[in-house]
Amino acid sequence: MVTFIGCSKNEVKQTDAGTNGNNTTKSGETTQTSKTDGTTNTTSSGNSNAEVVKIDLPSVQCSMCKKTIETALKKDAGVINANVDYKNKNATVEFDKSKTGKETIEGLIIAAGYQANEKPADEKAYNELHGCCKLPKDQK
Ligand SMILES: [Cu+2]
Repeated sequence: MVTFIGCSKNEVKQTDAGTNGNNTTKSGETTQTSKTDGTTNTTSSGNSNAEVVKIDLPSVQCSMCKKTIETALKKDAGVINANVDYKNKNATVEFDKSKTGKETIEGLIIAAGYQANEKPADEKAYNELHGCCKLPKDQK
């Protein structure tokens, strides 16, 4: 489930202040590739099934959206790496094409309440998003 810690103010401070590097997650999410089987495709190299897809996220607003989407994507065992760039409003997702696909990845984003490429967000999930994660027209 999605955890709403707070609005963009705190979040932005956490990720934007300080270093300009991408220290994506602070809270122990570093073990992203503890996959079920013994195969260690931790890095992109060496996995012949690895493929990278870029997905437009026109409705993304802030760093909280980034976390929400990245968390949703990493639930898919086929996703090797997911990075959401909320400033440029897109996601770069590296996945194992023998395990998942672009359609599935888009589906996860939609289910999280966000638009994926030209596909509209799941309305229910969108309505449950934090206020600051909604489109400006829906923010109060
Ligand atoms: Cu947001």
